Parts: sequence; structure tokens; C-alpha cells
Amino acid sequence: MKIPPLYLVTRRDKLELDQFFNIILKSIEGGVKMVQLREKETSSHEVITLGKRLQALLRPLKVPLIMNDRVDIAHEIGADGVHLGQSDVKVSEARKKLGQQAIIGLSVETMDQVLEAQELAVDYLAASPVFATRTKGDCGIPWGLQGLKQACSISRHPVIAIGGVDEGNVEQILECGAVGVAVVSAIFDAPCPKAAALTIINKMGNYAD
Ligand code: TZP
Ligand code: MG
Repeated sequence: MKIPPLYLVTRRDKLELDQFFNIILKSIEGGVKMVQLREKETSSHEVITLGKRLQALLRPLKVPLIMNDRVDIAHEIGADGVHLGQSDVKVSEARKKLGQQAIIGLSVETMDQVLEAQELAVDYLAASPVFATRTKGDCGIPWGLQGLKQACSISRHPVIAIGGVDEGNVEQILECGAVGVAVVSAIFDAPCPKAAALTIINKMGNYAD
């Protein structure tokens, strides 16, 4: 599957459910083409409920839903894939559980991890974080543009960038060879999520085709 250029990662925080879903749907109107459910502070039970509702909204729009970290929940809610960190379930186990069609992403924080990932059955790597971000506390050292470029040139997998991505740096990110970006605050903190997504897509120009 082609990894889409603009990927939304959720942060519900204190949003009412309606508001939360509305931001996601508006961002899709603006050009988001894949959504990751990432709700670290929420109980498994609630994530499952949320995930099922989100999947029911996204499926008719043909927008894949990716579950963060939890292969078991991805399986239970019929998500289209899972996004794994370095300390989560192994890619091979996730693949076995979710099947060949599942979209499996893996965060990489170092070049060694990019090299290790060459042998893995992943669909994309996420260079994490590409820039400093306040959204995720336990991030490693940012890749920066030079590091990202190196990772993209070495990896046989498509690479997306996550962390501190906004309309001001998205063009440079794609020039490094990344196939797309994943964002949280650029959409969730925007006064108008649809306009925010559209602006990012427009900055991507031909890369977003
Ligand atoms: N993984 C690496 S950085 C990050 C995640 C989930 C947070 C990205 O959030 P933002 O607000 O787009 O910087
Ligand atoms: Mg994780």
C-alpha cells in the first residue's frame, strides 16, 4: 500500500467525543488520508470503544485506521494496521497476528534501528522525532533534516517524519526523501483542522499527488 503524505495521530486530551471525531473528520476533508489512534492515558476498554466508533467513521471514507502500540486491540477493533515503537510487540508477531494485508509501521530513533528494520516486514518507518516536540515526552534526539535524509537514503522502506512537523517545515522534510508526515498538534491545536490539513497538503505540492 502507498503510504499517504499526511497522516494524523490522535490526541483526544479533554475533548468531548463529538469534538474529537469532528476534528478528525474535518482534517480528512482537508487531506488527511490515514489516522492513528494514540491515546496513551486511556484504559484498554475505552480505547476499544473509541477505536470501534472511529473505525465505523473511517471505513466508509476509505481512510485506514492504525492502532498505536497495541496489536491485540488492533485485532479486536478490526483496525487496518498497527504502529509499533521499539519496545512494543515484535514486528514479526504483529504480522503473524494481523496478517499480510495489515499496515505495520515502526518508529525508528537511530540509524542502527533503520538498519535493523531492513529485514523486517514493515510497511513504513517513522523517523521519530524529526524535530523537538512537546507532544511526546520521552522522545530521543531529533533526527533533524540531515539525519532524516540519511535515513531515507538507506532505508528500503518508505519513511515518514513525525515530531514538530508543521506547514513551515513539511516541504523540507519531503525534499529529504520522506514519503509523508504524521502530525498531532499541527491539526489538533489548529483553530480550523480542515484548513490546517489543506495548508500542509498545499505546501507539499507535487509530492502529495
Ligand atoms: N512520536 C514521535 S514524536 C510524536 C510521536 C507520537 C508526537 C508528534 O506530535 P506533534 O505535535 O506533531 O509534534
Ligand atoms: Mg509506541
